Amino acid sequence: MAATKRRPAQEKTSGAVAPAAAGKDELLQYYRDMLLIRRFEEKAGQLYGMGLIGGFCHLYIGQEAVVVGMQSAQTPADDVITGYRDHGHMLACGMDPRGVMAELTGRRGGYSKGKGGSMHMFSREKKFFGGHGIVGAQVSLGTGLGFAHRYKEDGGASITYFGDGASNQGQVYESFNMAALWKLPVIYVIENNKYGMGTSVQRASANADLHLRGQAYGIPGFQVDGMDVLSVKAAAEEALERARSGGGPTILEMMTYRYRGHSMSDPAKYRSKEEVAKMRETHDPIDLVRKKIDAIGGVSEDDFKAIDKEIRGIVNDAAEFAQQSPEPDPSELYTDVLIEA
Ligand SMILES: Cc1ncc(C[n+]2csc(CCOP(=O)(O)OP(=O)(O)O)c2C)c(N)n1
Ligand SMILES: [Mg+2]
Repeated sequence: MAATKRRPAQEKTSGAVAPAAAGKDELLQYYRDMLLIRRFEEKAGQLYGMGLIGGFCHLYIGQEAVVVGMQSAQTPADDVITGYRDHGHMLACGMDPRGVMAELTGRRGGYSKGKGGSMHMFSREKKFFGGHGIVGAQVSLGTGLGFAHRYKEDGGASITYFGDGASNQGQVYESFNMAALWKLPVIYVIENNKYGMGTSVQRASANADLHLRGQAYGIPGFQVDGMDVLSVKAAAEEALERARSGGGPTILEMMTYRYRGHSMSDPAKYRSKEEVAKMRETHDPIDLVRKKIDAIGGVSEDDFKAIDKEIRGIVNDAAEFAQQSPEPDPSELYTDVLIEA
């Protein structure tokens, strides 16, 4: 019997991507963009507590640097698709905070006329393709978006976000195979916030090095500090360059953390308060950018207060609009059920 050859230890395809340097104005833009998401989500949490938002509501607080960093490297030709923790992605895509908040409160002024809620908003104009409640479903859809770009040769790419929990779903690997085989311009962004509902990534994953999940298909993978917007941006630029030049897909495992529960109804008994507090104190993505701005200098405490006021104004306006907008007419139950392609 022929001796079986021992395989060499698998080489890691991952490597650290050095964060890009950024000037004051660029950092201030990221600060604003992340603060908008944070304050918007805080307001959504408040409205939920007041009974103005019903159903499921998954907040993105803590993960803001991922979507803002990715978006900073994209062009308007690129598509975004994600799961149900999606309000931050919508805002980063440039969708109107009023329309998003009004959808959350189930009002006519919402992106789906108040008929969809948190997980059912889309904007073809801003190239945001949802918002998907079935864990992992967006990965095959996002791969299809990549295929469309390849087919049309329009230079766009698909930014397909999913969670650490979703990374164990079967359709993810069917998608990886097709994307690698056809060299599709897809960036698979795994937002590893360490938990899938109440289960830690170590308890759920045989191998928790999620950036290596594409090795069998030859897809390069990188682990990225997802709390540092500049590291995210640097990784995104490299992956987008690969996608646009015909190099195919890339996996970016963003190491991040969600401060709130899985959804608004999560008692969060699976982790300690100290763990959350430590992340907030030492890794907060907004504090991190503020420190970088402070190190450059030239932005006063009053300047930061003015930005805070401006962002609160946008969010309060959205919340006001979301409460003033009327509920959909019952006849709307029969519209948009099927639409022309
Ligand atoms: C196919 C499917 N299985 C199970 C669920 C229930 N479910 C909703 S969210 C979730 C956890 C997913 O965690 P992760 O992918 O890490 O995303 P995160 O919530 O951390 O952003 C589960 C199991 C679902 N919605 N769809
Ligand atoms: Mg998760």
